[in-house]
Amino acid sequence: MIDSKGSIVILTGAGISRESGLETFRDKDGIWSRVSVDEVATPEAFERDPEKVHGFYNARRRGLLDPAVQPNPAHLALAELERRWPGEFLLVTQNIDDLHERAGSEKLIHMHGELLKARCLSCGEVSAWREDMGLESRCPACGETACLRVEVVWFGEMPFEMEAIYDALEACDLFLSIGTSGNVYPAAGFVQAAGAAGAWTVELNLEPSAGHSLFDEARYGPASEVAPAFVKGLLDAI
Ligand code: BJW
Repeated sequence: MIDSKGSIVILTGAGISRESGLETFRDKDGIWSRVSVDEVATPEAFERDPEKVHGFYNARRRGLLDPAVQPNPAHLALAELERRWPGEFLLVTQNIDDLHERAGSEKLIHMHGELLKARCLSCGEVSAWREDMGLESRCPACGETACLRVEVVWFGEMPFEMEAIYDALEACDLFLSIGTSGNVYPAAGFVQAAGAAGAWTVELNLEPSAGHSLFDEARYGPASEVAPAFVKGLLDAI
């Protein structure tokens, strides 16, 4: 499937963090079953009602910082793969949690941003942020208030580091998609970009995603089981 000099790109979504205790979006008990996208995940929602949007992300930040939320065997397996794989490696996550970093991943792009960062709309500085955020919050760089937003990518905004991601996709030999429903672009189109470049494409998910027929291979089950098993197969073949 891939030799050990090959280049690997992995895309992860909310499903990989489900067994760590974080919610997915589009499962029947997911975040979008309780909250409307239009009220919390667009720039217009933030302009209209910043306190509501801050409240939504404050609750999720507190959830992420709960000591019970820890990387699971899928996060750990990807960090081990990065450490031991002799070829090129890039992990692209749609997740705004920091569980990949906590597991030890370093070659990592957060294409939809990071929950534990704030961006100042006044001076542009991006700062680490672990507290609740509100209109009274002060930018650590310029000292202004009512100017901070969470550093995440809302609908209609450009995801981060797209050039680096497409460069890696166009050069990859194996593309692995883990725990994503394949509903949100541009991430949902990565399988086609990788496939067009000649990569072997594999989906690991609880169930077939929206784009399942685009993949060469699929393994279905909880990420904490299927991801470590797939990684073991790659590492055993080195
Ligand atoms: C398990 C499991 C377990 C459960 N083990 N698996 C029409 C066509 C094409 C595009 C568009 C269009 N109309 C509008 C657009 C663009 C729009 C878009 O895609 N809309 C669609 C809804 C149609 N996209 C955008 O606006 C993006 N920007 C953009 O396109 O800019 C222009 C551009 C053009 C060209 C190139 C580049 C750019 C921005 C998207 C921003 C997404 N933001 C969010 C919220 C912010 C972050 C946050 O609050 O967390 O990001 S939405 C939400 O969805 C979040 C996620 O990262 C994202 C993806 O969700 P994910 O990870 O797939 O989660 P789920 O819940 O959907 O799926 C979980 C899966 O796991 C399921 O399949 C489960 O079965 C599985 N699972 N437990 C394994 N234990």
